[in-house]
Amino acid sequence: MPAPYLTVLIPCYNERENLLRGVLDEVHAYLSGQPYSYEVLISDDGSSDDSREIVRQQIADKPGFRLQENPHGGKPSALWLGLQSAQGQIILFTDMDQSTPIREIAKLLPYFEQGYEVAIGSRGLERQDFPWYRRLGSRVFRLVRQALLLPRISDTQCGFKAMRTEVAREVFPMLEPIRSPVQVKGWRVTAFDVELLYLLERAGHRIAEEAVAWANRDVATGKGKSYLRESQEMLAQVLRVRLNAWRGLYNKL
Ligand SMILES: Nc1nc2c(ncn2[C@@H]2O[C@H](COP(=O)(O)OP(=O)(O)O)[C@@H](O)[C@H]2O)c(=O)[nH]1
Ligand SMILES: [Mg+2]
Repeated sequence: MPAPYLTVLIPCYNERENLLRGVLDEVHAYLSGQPYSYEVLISDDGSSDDSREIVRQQIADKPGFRLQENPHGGKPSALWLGLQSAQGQIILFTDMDQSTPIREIAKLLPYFEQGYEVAIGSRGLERQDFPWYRRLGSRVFRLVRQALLLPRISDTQCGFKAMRTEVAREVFPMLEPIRSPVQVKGWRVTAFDVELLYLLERAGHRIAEEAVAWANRDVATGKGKSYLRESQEMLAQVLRVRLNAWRGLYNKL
């Protein structure tokens, strides 16, 4: 089999509810109607629910879909392990909740023809589904982050990001959670996007940002999310990356 054009890489940690809602059918229905070749790689992050079992059943009749089973290590770890076995020229990272639906890839792919190495989704400033304090929180985060890093990027945190696979393979090993992995128990706060984009930009890759549809469609209950913890980790990450950069740590990598 020749290598596919696109790899859709979906990390999966305790996603039973989203899976039962039929997200993989949506992904399959869209991709099977496209003119390009693709694979869908579900990178299980050591789910403690029956996600793996459900995925196996649901992909049995979907050509090009495969499941990779990994030990639990958090989202960056699941992406990195999947990335290493990805076959596509272009890789799309997308979340299982499909808050940005798969069809939005059509807005990112044209950038690769124009010579961009990276094309990321942007959720726009008004996230209707969020309560006021979360909207305020994300504005403050953006202001602080833009003052310190990646001033030209408006949304670093959207889970919908595409890039040339070789470029992703080149920068992932430099990410802090990959360089110095910590023991992860249960749900892990996942703030690695800022560091990823910073490394991509630093390596001289052109990054396009395009508005994509986004609506919170996450119905999973097994993740144990905390908005406060997540915000703290996001801010801490921006500061860590800024400090690492000032100290010249990335020059040595
Ligand atoms: N949050 C989190 N997500 C993980 C982890 N491991 C894998 N994932 C997957 O990474 C994606 C994160 O998306 P989601 O939970 O919707 O994050 P959010 O919408 O950015 O808060 C999902 O597909 C998860 O199943 C983990 O340890 N924590
Ligand atoms: Mg989500």
